[in-house]
Amino acid sequence: AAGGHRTAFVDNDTKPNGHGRMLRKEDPRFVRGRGRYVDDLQLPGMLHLAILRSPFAHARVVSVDTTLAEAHPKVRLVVTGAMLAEKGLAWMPTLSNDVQAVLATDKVRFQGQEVAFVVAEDRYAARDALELIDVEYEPLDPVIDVRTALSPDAPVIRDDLEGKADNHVFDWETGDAAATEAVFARADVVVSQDIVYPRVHPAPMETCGAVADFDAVDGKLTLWSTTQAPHAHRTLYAIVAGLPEHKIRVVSPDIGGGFGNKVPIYPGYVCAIVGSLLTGKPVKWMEDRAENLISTGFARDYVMRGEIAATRDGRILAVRTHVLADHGAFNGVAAPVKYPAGFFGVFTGSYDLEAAYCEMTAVYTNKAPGGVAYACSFRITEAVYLVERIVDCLARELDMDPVELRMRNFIRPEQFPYRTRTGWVYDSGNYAPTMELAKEIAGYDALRAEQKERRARGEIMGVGVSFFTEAVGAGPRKDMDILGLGMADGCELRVHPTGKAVVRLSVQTQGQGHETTFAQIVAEELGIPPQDIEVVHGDTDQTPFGLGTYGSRSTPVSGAAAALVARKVRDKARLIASGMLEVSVADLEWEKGAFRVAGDPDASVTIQDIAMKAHGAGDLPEGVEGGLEAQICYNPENLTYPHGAYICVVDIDPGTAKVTVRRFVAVDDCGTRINPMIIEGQVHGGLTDGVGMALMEMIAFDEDGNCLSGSLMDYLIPTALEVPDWETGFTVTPSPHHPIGAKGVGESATVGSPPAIVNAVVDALSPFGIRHADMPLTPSRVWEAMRGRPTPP
Ligand code: PCD
Repeated sequence: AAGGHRTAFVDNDTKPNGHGRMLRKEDPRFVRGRGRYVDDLQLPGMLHLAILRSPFAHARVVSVDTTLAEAHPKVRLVVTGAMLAEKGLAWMPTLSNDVQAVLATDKVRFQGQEVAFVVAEDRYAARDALELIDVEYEPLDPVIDVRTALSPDAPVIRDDLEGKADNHVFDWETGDAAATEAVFARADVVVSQDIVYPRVHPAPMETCGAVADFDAVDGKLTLWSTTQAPHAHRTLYAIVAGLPEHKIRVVSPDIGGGFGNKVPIYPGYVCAIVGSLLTGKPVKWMEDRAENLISTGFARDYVMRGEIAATRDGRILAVRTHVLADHGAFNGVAAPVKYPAGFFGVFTGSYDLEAAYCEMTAVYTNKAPGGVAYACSFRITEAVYLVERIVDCLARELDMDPVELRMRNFIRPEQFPYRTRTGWVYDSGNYAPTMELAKEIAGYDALRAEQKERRARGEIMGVGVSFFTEAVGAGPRKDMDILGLGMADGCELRVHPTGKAVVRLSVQTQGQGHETTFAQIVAEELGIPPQDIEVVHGDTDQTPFGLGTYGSRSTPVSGAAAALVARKVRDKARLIASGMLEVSVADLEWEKGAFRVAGDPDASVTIQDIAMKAHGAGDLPEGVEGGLEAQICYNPENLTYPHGAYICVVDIDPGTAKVTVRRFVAVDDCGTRINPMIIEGQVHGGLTDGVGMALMEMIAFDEDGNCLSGSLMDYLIPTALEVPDWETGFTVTPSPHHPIGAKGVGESATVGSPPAIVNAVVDALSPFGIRHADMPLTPSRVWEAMRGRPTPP
């Protein structure tokens, strides 16, 4: 507005009454340090819990002596696996129908595994007392390499499972092996490449923790915990611990980042509950950084072979892959139960193929359990990386431009909804304009010319491209459930007499800005300003049931629920308006925020007038109950399929082999955009994750199974110094089945960026004859790849 005050931070376009750029409602709290995280909680009489962890990757537990720890003056309780076993609580189910030890009884199976816990008067005493516990271990040979986990002489890790004689977890396949073989047999060109997606960790800023408070008088357990899925956790605690579900309240307060790390139920949460049950006091457990990195859900760890078949002129015919999946010591994968390999089935990418096949074997190793969807919808990151790397290998083989090759093979707009060769139905997409826009922003042709010049000068510059399609919004309850819980989401909306509203969600933000965007969704439908809409989430006592936030499902599932519940309220408001204006509902026209009588511009009532009427004096139309509220449980018809085109420019220092990401262009299509500012933030964050995975991050082990990445000195995560100024753009292809056409976006950039970066590095190194190098492309790895190779002319 004219004369309005503008600074870099205050953008006057930020007060839309609905979708649009709007500053985040939650930020005044966060920037003032007024966020309320689990560790901020201080309850009267609260005790502190610390966990003793195994120093060995694989060892028999011979004995655990807690006498000295119990004698510590500030210690209230020491619990061992044997004690839990007496209560039937030593083991708990994982999200993928395996079991995991809460505290080890027979053996420890990974370094960092929970062995015992101490509850003491303060955090320091609890930690000190851990050192007074004497555990006698008998070390066993560990299984570390996924490639040898199934060899006949490999020690059996899971001898707790009856009849288990090897380290096999599951075999899985998708697609058509014979049809794919036939296509490969007649193809002009076949390229095959071994590709590793290393084990990485979500490493959220806030580690995992909980405060458990059991009230013995009313029998109610309140658990504040760092969970991305409060309702699902509550139901599972009820089932496992045999506590009545209505006597459990799970609260997920402000969360300092989730990224998939806070989806599983960890032993620490269960320990905190047991600690409170046994002491009758509130008990706090909060991990430190090393515990988080060593023992909580890792991601990826796929050893893949990718094969691609094509014609000489660049028509891609088929993709085939074989995967060895390292699941760690307990199968803790978080994915809908029918999908043991998550949504890896989308490895056919954005291309119209004749055939595809994947064969996968998952094994146990002596490493922490996990397989969490770290910023990806259940293994889509691995799938996209595989196909985008192998398409680049093909481009090289055909001596074709990688953008050109992709453009030739895209699923065409008229083919949507498109059923892939592995059975996924992509709801919508229009790929070429997205790729074209990325090319344009990047100045692609000029970049290639620049690269030529620089090469002539002996500089090492690369340009990498990736194109991805994601499948987010799990999921239709006919296909998807987690441990028997269907993946539909509840949502509830109440409009108060004065026209202010409260919307209650089953999903829970970890920083994505739901307090803003869900208010905007309702505002768009009802015309109530977003500032007047309070978003309540993260508390099972205050919100309807739903499966939580991960796999970028909040917008596709709960976002749809929020729009539909608002429309339900609007339908009721229409009935009330017809009474107020004394016309039939058919004569009413909705104009955001008000009903008008058609043809009579002066006769109208606002949503706020209607709210007052709904609660106020006087009659309502026949059959209309008072109040203005509604509730819904939304079962998505399909997933939503966002897509994007990324172009990355890197420079490599010929002296040190250090890779610098000089430019990165990301064009994302997430359908209808609710808050473009938040979307840009989501994309920036995901791209930064991508730089981390492509260039820096890896959870590594030595041959004894010691985790070598237990601190942020060893596990390098990117900062503002490692990333360029992101260049973003967007196209809009609405989802046809989502009520507002929105698709998820939270994980897109993490999925799409690693292949673009690696493709750029490999492109830079191509004059050295290098076709592939595995992540993370640290200076030492790049140096290793270049070493001994003739310097290009
Ligand atoms: N949006 C908009 N529009 C559209 C879409 C979206 O606006 N179209 C926005 C919304 O609203 C939000 C966001 O954006 O706010 C996001 O969304 P989505 O996509 O739906 O998602 P969600 O669900 O919400 O979320 C989740 C994600 C994930 S999954 C992850 S990993 C990550 C992401 O999110 N994480 C995180 N991002 C983030 N951010 C932050 N800050 N933090 C965190 O933690 Mo997983 O599975 O869990 O792994």
